[in-house]
Amino acid sequence: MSGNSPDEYLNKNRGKLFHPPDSFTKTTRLNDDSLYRKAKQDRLSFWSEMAENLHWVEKWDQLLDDANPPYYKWFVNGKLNISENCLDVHINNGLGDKKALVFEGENGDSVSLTYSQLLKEVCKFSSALNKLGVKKGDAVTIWMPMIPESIVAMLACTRIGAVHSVVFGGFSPDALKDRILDSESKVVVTADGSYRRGKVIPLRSAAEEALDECPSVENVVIVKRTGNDFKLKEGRDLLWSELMETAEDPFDPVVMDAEDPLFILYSSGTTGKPKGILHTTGGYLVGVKTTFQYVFDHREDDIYWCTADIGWITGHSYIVYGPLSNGSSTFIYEGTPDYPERDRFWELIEKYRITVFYTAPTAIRSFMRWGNHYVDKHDISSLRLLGSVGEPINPEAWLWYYEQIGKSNCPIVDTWWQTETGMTILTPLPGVTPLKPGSVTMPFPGVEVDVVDDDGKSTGPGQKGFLVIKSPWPAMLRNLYGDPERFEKTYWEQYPGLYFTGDGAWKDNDGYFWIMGRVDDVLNISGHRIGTMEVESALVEHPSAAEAAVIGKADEIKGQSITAFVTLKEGVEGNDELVQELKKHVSKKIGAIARPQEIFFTYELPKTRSGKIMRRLLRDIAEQRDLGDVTTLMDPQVIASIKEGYGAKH
Ligand code: 7RM
Repeated sequence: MSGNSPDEYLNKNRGKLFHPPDSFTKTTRLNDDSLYRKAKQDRLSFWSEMAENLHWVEKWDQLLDDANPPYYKWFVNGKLNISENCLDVHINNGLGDKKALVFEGENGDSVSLTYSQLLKEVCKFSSALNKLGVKKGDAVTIWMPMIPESIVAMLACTRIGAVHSVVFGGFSPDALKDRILDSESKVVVTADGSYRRGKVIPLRSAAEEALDECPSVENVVIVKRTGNDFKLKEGRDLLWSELMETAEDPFDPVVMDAEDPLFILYSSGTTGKPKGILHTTGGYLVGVKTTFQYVFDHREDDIYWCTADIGWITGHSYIVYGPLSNGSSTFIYEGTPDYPERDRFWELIEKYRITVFYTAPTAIRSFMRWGNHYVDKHDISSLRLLGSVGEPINPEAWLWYYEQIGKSNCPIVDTWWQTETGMTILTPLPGVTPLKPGSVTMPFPGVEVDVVDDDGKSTGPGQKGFLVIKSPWPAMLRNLYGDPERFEKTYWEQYPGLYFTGDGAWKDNDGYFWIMGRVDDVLNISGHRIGTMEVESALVEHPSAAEAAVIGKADEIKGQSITAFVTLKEGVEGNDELVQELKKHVSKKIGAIARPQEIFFTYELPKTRSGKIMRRLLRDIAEQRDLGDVTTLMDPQVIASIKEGYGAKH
């Protein structure tokens, strides 16, 4: 575990409170504890009141059905459509000409779509999908760059009731294939390629074989973004532009039940196979609309920028559904922060007068290292609120962000949540909650969270334990797609009646929560979740590898980096060439984010007598710590030899 531990906290004495700056409280919507009080008084009527802010075709007749845990239902028999709540509703309220989506490409091209224009595009693509035979409940996979069409495709799915599965554009075609096969998608929406640091990354042409191996796929729709060449497969592949030419508008939203599936998003767990996290319609939208409104202090004139990719939950909830259901203007950027120069983000904030900026600690630590002069070149005084998500933020990075980016005028909302939770769970309310650098502060109103020990008992202040959620919340995952057993086992069996998050945490004397990181075999590389087992299975698929153990090694910028220990098959020689080949192999199987930073060959892996790999020991070796208890080890010699081999390289 990394993160902000009690000892570090006490050592550094970072107890200082940061109250909402005056400039912020002057305009904020909420600067008292009324929301906390209301929710505390009656949690369920709080959520019921929040749900009234959506447009329901038919109101629910039961707020929460908890008769059959962990299969909770929210807003039972309520009917609504998500795209209608994100688009039509605002247009009917006179916001048709307001910017819904503002886009800048890596090469500087810029497009913005008003709510009316976005609705038109969404209707057209809904009609196109409809003509392709996509019906309510069918799955559609979206494998795209960060361009407006990606969001149009997501919203069109929700308009016709199709279940989208967005696969991060940086995942490899092999990973794409696994996810298409698992979701049995009928249609795949992709692009010819994407721009990244001045280069074209091919998408459609790279996925030639992968797509051919997916029998469920009837059509592939391709957006031309880069002009990169690909072979159009007759009868299956269609161009986005051609489909849109003949598509019809308007297209009526399909009425959905509150518990109808909305999307599947694959996320890493503790086995080699990613979990298809399933979210449904009503509860998810109530959760993300409410949290967006209060956590990001939604104001009509905001230009809001969340730097995540739509391939992650943060993109789903806080680029698309949260901002649009509130009628905000959401900005998206196609490229990376360091191209063409390391001031790209500050340039964009200046150009678009961004007011709310939400990014990840790994990015903040990079900005910090690159130096203040990149920031100082630009007028970023439009900013009024900052956010952080994805991993624990160290107090140093927090303070830098606060002072250098926020100029000590912007609260920072450090939001803890997961793909599974759908919405922010632990977070400050920016006009209300005093901040402590490194702490995610408190549960969002209407959410109940605790830290417990091995026996599920609440821990005292300063005591490390496991983070759990004590009662159901609207945007919670409903299941793992096609695998209810794993759903029950992963989240609900550890502690009866409590949702197990997989994170370690502690509370301080003021009841503030401090996150320490994952306690399971899930890595957090630059805020992205990668399972150790996923990387291990990719490695052992290589013909030279016999066995592999993967660990996360503390990394100053990325939080963690991947180190792999590999044993080779008889007669195979472990040399630098093979290291490179194995790294490439993992990139191919999963994607560049899972590529190990270092690979070591060893004759054996350290295992317990029952044959479990002791990753803890490997972590200690990699981080050059004293090894703790090794008495359960099957063959203590192994450690000496790994240490020797590892030491020789460092
Ligand atoms: C939103 C997202 C979830 C895991 C989670 C934590 C870690 C996320 C924070 C954080 C400390 C934070 N979803 N995490 N946010 N740790 N402080 N503010 O990242 O499903 O991809 O990852 O990320 O370990 O369990 S995720």
